[in-house]
Amino acid sequence: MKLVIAVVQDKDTNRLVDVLGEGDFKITKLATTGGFLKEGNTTLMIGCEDQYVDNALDILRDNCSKREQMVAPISPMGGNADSYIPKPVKVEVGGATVFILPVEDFMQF
Ligand code: 2BA
Repeated sequence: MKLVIAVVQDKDTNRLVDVLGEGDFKITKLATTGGFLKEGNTTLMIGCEDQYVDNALDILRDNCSKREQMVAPISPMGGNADSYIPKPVKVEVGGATVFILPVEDFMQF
């Protein structure tokens, strides 16, 4: 068994959860925050048998979009904040950041 942990954008979550549910995947949805943008995102925990991992990855791939986002950088340390004009930079966020972990035991009581 594997635990697939996927960090996805909030905008993709509803569709993703629906499609995973249609595929009989069991999911736990966590409200999380990205360390860089400090904005909300969603982390899905999907526990499944090894032979279904590729199917879960296909669903993630097909339902998570890449989006560009502008970020205002923080003023440089020690610099003159008065003359500093923050220039927003573009970052590409998503589709999904996925971790696949082996599950040693799975129990439900
Ligand atoms: P955030 O940490 O808010 O990052 C959002 C996007 O900002 C990232 O998109 C990446 O394009 C950019 N970014 C992140 N750190 C950066 C840095 N130090 N310098 C420049 N740009 C940076 P994604 O890579 O698609 O990541 C989306 C979200 O997935 C992340 O949100 C974070 O919540 C999670 N994530 C990504 N990599 C991770 C990792 N290695 N471990 C844990 N969570 C991760």
